[in-house]
Amino acid sequence: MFLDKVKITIKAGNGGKGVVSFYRSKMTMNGGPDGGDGGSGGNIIFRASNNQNTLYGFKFNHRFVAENGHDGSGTNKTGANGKDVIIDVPCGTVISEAETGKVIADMREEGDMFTALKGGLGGRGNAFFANATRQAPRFSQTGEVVKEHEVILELKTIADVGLVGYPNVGKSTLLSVISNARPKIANYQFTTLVPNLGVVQYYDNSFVVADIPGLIEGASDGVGLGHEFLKHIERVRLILHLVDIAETDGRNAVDDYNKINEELKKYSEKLSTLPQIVVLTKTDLLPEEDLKEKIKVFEKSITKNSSQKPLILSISSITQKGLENLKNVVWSHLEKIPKSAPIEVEVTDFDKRDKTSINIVRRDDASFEVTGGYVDNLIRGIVLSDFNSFSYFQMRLKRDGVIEKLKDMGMKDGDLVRIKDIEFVYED
Ligand SMILES: Nc1nc2c(ncn2[C@@H]2O[C@H](COP(=O)(O)OP(=O)(O)OP(=O)(O)O)[C@@H](O)[C@H]2O)c(=O)[nH]1
Ligand SMILES: [Mg+2]
Repeated sequence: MFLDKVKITIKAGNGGKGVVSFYRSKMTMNGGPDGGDGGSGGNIIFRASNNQNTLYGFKFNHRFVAENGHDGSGTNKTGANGKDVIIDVPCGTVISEAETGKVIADMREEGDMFTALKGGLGGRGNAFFANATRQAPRFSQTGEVVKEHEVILELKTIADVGLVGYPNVGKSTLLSVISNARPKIANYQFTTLVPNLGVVQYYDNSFVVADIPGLIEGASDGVGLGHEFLKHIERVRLILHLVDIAETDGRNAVDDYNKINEELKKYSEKLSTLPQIVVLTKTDLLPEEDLKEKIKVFEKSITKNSSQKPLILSISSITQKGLENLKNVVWSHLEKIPKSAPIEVEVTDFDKRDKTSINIVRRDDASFEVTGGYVDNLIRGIVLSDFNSFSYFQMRLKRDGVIEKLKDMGMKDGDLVRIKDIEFVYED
């Protein structure tokens, strides 16, 4: 089964908890603090792989959650880091942010790795909070909690050459005789329902050819299989435009040629300006003289209204006539055309963590509420019942300018302040 667009949910692991612990032995009844830090959460990593050419595997498996970091323990032991989750996607998969549609990464080449989400940081154990005046802290930090995200995976195949043309003109047959691919071939329209890729060996080199379902007039409006699969040739360097010169389906070869070009143009300007070679197929079905005449008429008609003369080759996949020449010409073109540039990444800070925002609002009951990334982060370390912990919290609010901001907003002695689950009355 083939699937080329899916939405998945990803979440890195949360950080593990730091712990409160004190060194104890037979000799020392009351040793110093030795609570270790929590481990980091696992990352979410994408990896491009040639082992698959569809996103079908994600149809029933669309939630990926990396392991949380383990909690720290006594004797200053740091918790183990959570295991990463590696998500294999076919080469050519473009990852974008579901909310905005903006591109985060383009997974082009086999083995490309992209860390989309980093695991949450582990919390500090109480050993970390010990200092000269606070020798026995009874508090530690919880791990950083990270958010889940939705991303869209879209497969935009990367091939060197794309085969386009009406259904039944012999695209799959050509692919089958020049490459290692064994696509389905039959004498009816729309045999090919999803793209096929094949590797063509050319002496010591090779190139990849993509065969897509046939196009028909009106494909841009969804007629036939529509334009849906053209995205799989958006990134080719060269288009082979196949036209059945024997006109086996009763259409006119020149009309076919013009209509397909119109459809390409309707899909995107870029597709219509890609280098194109016209390949006349099924030449074995016409007597030599008829063939010559038909090719002449075809050439004349298609160059009549255009200044550019497209290159026209003729082949028969059945008798193999013209195939060597086709490969030579394709290769000499490919050598001159640079590889397509990667899709531009639009979101570079996808996993940005907000640790600084401070928002203060005045509530109806005249209390002040502080929210934002700064407090979310600070709160991780606070144990209200612990005097030390609470004074640390107050010290940070003062040091980091939160108290100042509250005063600017009119906070006075005796006013109530809410920060997440913590409520306190401000005293000057
Ligand atoms: N005589 C002859 N028949 C051919 C040649 N190439 C393809 N055919 C026949 O044409 C029919 C269609 O071939 P396909 O390769 O399936 O055509 P396609 O363009 O992939 O068609 P869709 O997948 O439907 O778009 C089959 O019956 C092939 O055997 C050729 O060079 N000579
Ligand atoms: Mg086909």
